[in-house]
Amino acid sequence: MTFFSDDFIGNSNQKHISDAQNEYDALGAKLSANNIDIDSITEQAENFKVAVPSWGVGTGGTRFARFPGISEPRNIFEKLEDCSVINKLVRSTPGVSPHFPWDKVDDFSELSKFAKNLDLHFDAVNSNTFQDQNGQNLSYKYGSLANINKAVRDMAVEHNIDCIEYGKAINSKSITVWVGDGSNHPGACNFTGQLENYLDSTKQIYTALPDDWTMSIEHKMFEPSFYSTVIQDWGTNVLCAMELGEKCRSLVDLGHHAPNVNIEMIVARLIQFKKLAGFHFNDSKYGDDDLDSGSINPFQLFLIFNELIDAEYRKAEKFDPIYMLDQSHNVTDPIESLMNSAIEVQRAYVLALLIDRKALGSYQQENDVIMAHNTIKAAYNSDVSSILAMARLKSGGAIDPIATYREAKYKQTIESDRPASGAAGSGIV
Ligand SMILES: [Mn+2]
Repeated sequence: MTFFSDDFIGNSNQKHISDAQNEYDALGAKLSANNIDIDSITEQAENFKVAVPSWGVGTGGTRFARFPGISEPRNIFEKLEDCSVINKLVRSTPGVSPHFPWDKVDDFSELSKFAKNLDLHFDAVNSNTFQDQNGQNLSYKYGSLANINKAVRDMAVEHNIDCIEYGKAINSKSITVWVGDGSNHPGACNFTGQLENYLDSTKQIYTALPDDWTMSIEHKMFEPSFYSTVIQDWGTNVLCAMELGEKCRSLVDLGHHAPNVNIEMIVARLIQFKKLAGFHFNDSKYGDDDLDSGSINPFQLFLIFNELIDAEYRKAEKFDPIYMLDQSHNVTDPIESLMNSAIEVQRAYVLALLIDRKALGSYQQENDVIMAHNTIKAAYNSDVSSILAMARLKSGGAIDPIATYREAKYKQTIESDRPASGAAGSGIV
């Protein structure tokens, strides 16, 4: 791929470099007055990585409609090309999380090589038992891992074990399991029986995990089932993760909670009990909206990172969360949304690094409510854009990723190579 060479990015950066440096120097002086070394923060920002979901580079949709964009990737190889564009410009997204069977190929070593040539690697693999595939002889209509019918459960278990095999071939080290199982009508299922079936199935998947793998389970309050879901909240999630064993932890998808739930506190609890698997970052206003990370509630994202940095600093045990974006881009170019989102997650991380933790601890000790609160707000109210820009510049990325991306006219140029697939139907992903 000839797009976004170092020269192209370098030339594009020339337009922004002096402003970026001036802003960085001004912020550096300000932080230095508070005994914070800006360069060390920038270095930490450079080391921060968040994985991109393979399905995120395709245009999503709602259950009403899907409005395809131009030059949509039609297979995992083209998805990786788009992921590579994102990573070349932001430099914080070298990991790609594949979804099976959508991303299944005949030759996984070819796929691994293809990814490596683009300086990408594979992150957690995701299974899919929430929709029927062509030629499947049994249906997931009434559930998969928790289905009342053992033959359907067996099929779902087998698919997850297949995903682990695919993952081994592409050097992944974890599987994320989310199921759409639940019910739409009170009385339709026995809550206890359904969860027993789920546990019986997931125990079989757990048993198939290689020693150096982890399993992340994802809870979700509603959708596609609207009355109940089998793993409806973090409580059921962590109970199941505890039941399954050491290698299983709870994954927090930001959109999978009831409105106004204190997600940062859930994060703290999961860390405390050594059960935080990681995150699917996205944002929401009403439900599982899958909007761009940081677009609706950046303060919540910051408060989550406050807990994460706190855990990092006190060296919490078994604390090694995976970070991934999980969004649906319905009206934007997914590449632009994912770049913005990767930057917003990194921003929340950097802002949380700026919290004066010593002062915060003292204020908490003294029950000085206002000053404790103001301490975290002082960090949150900082503008660290220049740190993020400098982190990208130092690692070979773009100072202004969206501007550089638009200069190349990437999707317009490859349009004839990627004809529309005609998939205009609804496309919840
Ligand atoms: Mn998710």
